[in-house]
Amino acid sequence: MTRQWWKESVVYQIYPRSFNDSNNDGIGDINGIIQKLDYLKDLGIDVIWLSPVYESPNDDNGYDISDYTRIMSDFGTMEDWNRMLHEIHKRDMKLIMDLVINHTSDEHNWFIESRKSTDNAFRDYYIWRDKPNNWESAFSGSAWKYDKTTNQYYLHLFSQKQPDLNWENPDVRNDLYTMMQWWIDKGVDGFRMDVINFISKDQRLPDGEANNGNLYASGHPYYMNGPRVHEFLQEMNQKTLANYDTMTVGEMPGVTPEQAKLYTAESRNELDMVFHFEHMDIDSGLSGKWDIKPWSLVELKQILSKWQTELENEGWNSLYWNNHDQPRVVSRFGDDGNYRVESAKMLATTLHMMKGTPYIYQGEELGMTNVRFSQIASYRDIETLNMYEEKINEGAEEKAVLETIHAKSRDNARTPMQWDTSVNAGFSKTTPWLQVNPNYVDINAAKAVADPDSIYHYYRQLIALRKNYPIIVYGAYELLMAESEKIFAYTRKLGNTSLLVVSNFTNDFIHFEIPKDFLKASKIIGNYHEPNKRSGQRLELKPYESCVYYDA
Ligand code: TEU
Ligand code: CA
Repeated sequence: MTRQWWKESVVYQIYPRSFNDSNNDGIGDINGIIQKLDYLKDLGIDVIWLSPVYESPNDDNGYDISDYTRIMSDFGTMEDWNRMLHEIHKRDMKLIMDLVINHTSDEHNWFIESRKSTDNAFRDYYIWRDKPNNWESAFSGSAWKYDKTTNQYYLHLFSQKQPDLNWENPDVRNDLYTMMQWWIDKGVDGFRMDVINFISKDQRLPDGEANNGNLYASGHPYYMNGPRVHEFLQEMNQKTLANYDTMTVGEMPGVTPEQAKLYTAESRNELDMVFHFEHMDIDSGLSGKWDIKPWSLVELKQILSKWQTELENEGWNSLYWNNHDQPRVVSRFGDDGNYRVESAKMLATTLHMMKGTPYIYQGEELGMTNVRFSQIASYRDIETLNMYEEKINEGAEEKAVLETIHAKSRDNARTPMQWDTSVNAGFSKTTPWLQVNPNYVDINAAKAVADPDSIYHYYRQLIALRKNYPIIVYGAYELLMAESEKIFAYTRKLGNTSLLVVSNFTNDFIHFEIPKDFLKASKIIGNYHEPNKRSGQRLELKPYESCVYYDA
């Protein structure tokens, strides 16, 4: 397998609205990011993925772009952005930008033109039809919106203010490639591509299969990994990325390992890696993310292990527990009460010792938790607000709806970064756009940096290990004890070196049988100071304990 810088990197995702507010207007901004670059460098980060900072009316916090070549005034100016890139590169880090090109904002010039008349030069930049099909939008309701000017409907898989671009039109593709080239010329090091496996729609646009009397149905089979998606990505690569040593990661709901190999095999020249969602779906029932069900460790292991082995020789994995759309991992798969610190470190170990490029979402390195606002008025996320309205209109009880929001709302990830114990967690001197989590008094960066035992310093060590042990980057993965409902254990092998990773996912003391070939291995990291009680092969694990053994 070829060595690549992006395989050996650790990425940190910044959600700019919630990161650091430098001018005290309640909104994080680019100058705020610059102020914290040393913090990221100290953590050991190689690459920053910046969620959208382009001009946008903010219907979906910047994922609705009205101008790809301007910076949203909330965030600053292009001069600020230039300076940020310079400061990132000066510290020997890289920057990847969020590329949202499945759709634009309805306030983008292309759409303003497109909706004017059926013979407008930009009409075919979007997807217009006389009659809607039954597809449901990801943010509730129909995926089609009627536009009275021309008496037709346009497709929006996300909000009404996010019309889908028509990738069948070569002018659309060329304009997007020109825009990408513009950012490459400015010196960006790559892109995270938003729902990039949605860009090719089955041109028949068939109805989805409606279940039990629902008005709308999922259109997934007709646009996830659609008919021309590989062709489009190969074209994009050839027109833009091919001549540069960039890094690309495609966000791909519904992607399978088989598809991922096609997207990321080096010989195919499409993308470097993808984000899959299989492990993010294990606590969702058949009706989607708000239909919450208990998750099982056996299933979590099965999914992550399948991806590890399927992409072993072809393609490359991205490793993540968190992003701006997901609940906080310590609240979701760990224990955000008594064992917050232990379980956050355990989860970090389990993920960071796998094969792939690890992503850390802002605040994850502090063990930030979900938030529980008692009123819907405190929430800002369009997906959450639309779902709430829909459910209440259907007669659901508010308390029950709020419960699902506490577990799954995207705002769990979006509360401001907790920097210190000062007002608003040091994020801003003004009331922030989304309230801070009240636990900032206990959970904050200043405290974590000062405490050598903190989650933050543990992440630092994990990142440093990855730089010193090639086996962590390139070693082959094998799952142990697939059926255990308590232990996540696996090995890595590279040449004559081997690694054993053992994590206790329970709050009990339990035992683990060390495999014979690891009896002489030495522990290189763990989340408890006290040495493990051990007799022969029998190792005692404390609540949420995680240990890594290395043998050469
Ligand atoms: O998310 C894609 C996506 O599929 C989301 O619907 C995701 O599954 C959902 O947020 C989970 O609750 C991307 C972005 O990451 C997200 O922030 C945007 O809202 C969305 O695309 C539209 O651009
Ligand atoms: Ca600001």
